[in-house]
Amino acid sequence: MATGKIRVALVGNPNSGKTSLFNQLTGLNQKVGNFPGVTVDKKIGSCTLPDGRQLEILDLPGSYSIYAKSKDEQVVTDILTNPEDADYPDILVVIADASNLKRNLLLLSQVADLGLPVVLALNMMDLAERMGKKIDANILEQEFGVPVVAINARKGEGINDLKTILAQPVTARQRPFLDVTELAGPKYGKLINQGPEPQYLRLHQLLSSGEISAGEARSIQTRDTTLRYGKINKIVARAEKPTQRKGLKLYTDKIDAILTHRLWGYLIFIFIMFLIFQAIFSWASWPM
Ligand SMILES: Nc1nc2c(ncn2[C@@H]2O[C@H](COP(=O)(O)OP(=O)(O)OP(=O)(O)O)[C@@H](O)[C@H]2O)c(=O)[nH]1
Ligand SMILES: [Mg+2]
Repeated sequence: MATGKIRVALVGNPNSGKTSLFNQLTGLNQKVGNFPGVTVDKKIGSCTLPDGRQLEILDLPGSYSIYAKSKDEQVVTDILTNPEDADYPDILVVIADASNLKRNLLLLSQVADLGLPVVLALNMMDLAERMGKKIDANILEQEFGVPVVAINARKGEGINDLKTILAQPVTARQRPFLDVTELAGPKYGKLINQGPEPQYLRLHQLLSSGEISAGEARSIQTRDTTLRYGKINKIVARAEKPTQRKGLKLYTDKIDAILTHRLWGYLIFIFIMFLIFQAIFSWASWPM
């Protein structure tokens, strides 16, 4: 914390609304887009809390898991698994797309186990509602042991509630979401328990330093992800309550309804095949 400001990093799956939230908090105008990978590097801005204190906000690329598979994800993993990193945050805000909760909660469970104080911002609640899903934030709060706030990062709703949470001390989870010794097995269990760091942070430091063999690393990753999803599925089954879909259908539903219609579906298919046939056998001869 070289600047003396509280450093808050925004993390979450690609396209979950991190940059939209960054723009709401900082008043800046970073590029947002309705496809993953819009942010490929970190961006920094600042935000003033109601009590006048300043937060430094770090917008990070999208990440599905702490086990990075792309360069963008590696940026996030490198920062979050290295407390010595200049960008290591004091608090993490995980932005989850509420319409696709399970996949988004995997990252939450992982970063919470790294020992960082975490706040969960449930974004895209409007979309979840339109899909007929109502989310019980209390269940998520209890199960993940983190404060949860519903926001709409596009419209700027819930931003003051988030600032209120950030103005209070946020503490890290005491007990990990997943027991890592169970994960690493007896061979690495001892190494993981060395030192004062949380076991999951230690595990990731051993993985990135190459002290765990590549084959063993793959099997740890598979077990980790499977066990976490097992727990997350049960939580989401309780937290996600089906409701009436709002009259408004998603545009993809509308397209599906036409393309799979008994009559129109076949006619559209035949028409497209006809166009392809024409393109190959008739129109292609014009430029020749
Ligand atoms: N319906 C709805 N759309 C939202 C909401 N928040 C953000 N969006 C839209 O979601 C899209 C993605 O938003 P971004 O802020 O670029 O998402 P990101 O997480 O920064 O994406 P990457 O940088 O690619 O990982 C944009 O089109 C936003 O306008 C919300 O609460 N509801
Ligand atoms: Mg972004």
